[in-house]
Amino acid sequence: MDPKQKFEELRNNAKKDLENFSDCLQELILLRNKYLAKKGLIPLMMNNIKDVEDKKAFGELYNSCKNEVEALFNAKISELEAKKLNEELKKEKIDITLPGNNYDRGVANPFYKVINEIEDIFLGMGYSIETGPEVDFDKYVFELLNIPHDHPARDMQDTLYIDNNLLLRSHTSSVQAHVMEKAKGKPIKIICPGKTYRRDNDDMTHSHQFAQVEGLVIDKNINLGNLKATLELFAQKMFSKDTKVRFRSSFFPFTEPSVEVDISCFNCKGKGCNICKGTGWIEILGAGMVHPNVLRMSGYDPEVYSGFAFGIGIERVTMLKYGILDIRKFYQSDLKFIAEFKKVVEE
Ligand code: FA5
Repeated sequence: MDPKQKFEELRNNAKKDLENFSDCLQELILLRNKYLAKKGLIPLMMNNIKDVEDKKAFGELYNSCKNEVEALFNAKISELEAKKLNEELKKEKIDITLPGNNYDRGVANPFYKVINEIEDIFLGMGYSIETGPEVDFDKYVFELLNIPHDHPARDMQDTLYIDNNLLLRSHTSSVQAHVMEKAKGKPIKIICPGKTYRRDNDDMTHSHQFAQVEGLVIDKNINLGNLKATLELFAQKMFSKDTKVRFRSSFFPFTEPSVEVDISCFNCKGKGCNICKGTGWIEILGAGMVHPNVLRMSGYDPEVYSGFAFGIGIERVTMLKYGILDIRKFYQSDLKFIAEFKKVVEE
């Protein structure tokens, strides 16, 4: 057959096949291979070139047929692919009117929120943050704090003993002795938040495990006025700007003078309410000037150096700040309790 005719026939057959073709992409590819694959009907035509006289004309016919059939198949394949994509997009259309899944966001425990706030306030005043061991030697918890073995103050801070010499610390004041030991006579300005343990009966305001933040400043010319100004600023930042601070004399073996520190009631502003039990004042911490014996035992000359220290009960401050009536709520892992503070804690 005349090559021209043969190519014309191939071209027409391909067109007809494509017209009758269903919309299956895989079948279309098979059909394309029938005409255009290496051993497809069109490439096989090249086997005849050796018998043809006008090879150039044959080559031109071959190329134009191949290109035309290729373009037809490519157009059809693109059309089918676009159709398939459209169908998929239609199927995957998102109904934005459907309600979404509600995932509950966690919320910080108000106790940790208060620790962070306390740290921020004191960092802002140039303090650094220390840590100390919860299981500690008698020496650091009592002896170096001017509480010898037979001192009656030990009765108020009875705790769990691992052996005669090792115990769960009953206050963070133990960190004072560690920090002074490390500082080797140099000035100190630290706070230390951490857990403490006591053989106390659990009730609404007492727990056998609770947390304190210890503060210790040692330098030349530190006085009680510095302590008062520091605690006043702390109370105003923690509670409100108009909070007043009151010192009542007290006793701690490791401070002299020693004070209990009250703040004016943030609820009734001093008039008397059930939070302050009608007194207008709320006790939040113990403090005092570092006792000369404590300074001396840790290598500081009390004639040269003086200092102040304080110990804040973190749960108590959190209870006051958020109106929590029972300290035991902090340890019950009750998500409902924490969720109650979602709004205030995130503010
Ligand atoms: C002390 O623990 C002293 N170390 C504080 C101190 C430090 C005084 C530095 C001077 C210089 P006190 O026992 O008062 O003091 O405890 C301090 C605070 O810890 C209390 O005001 C209270 O807020 C908290 N606290 C004491 N016992 C308990 C308890 N069982 N449960 C919860 N909080 C407690």
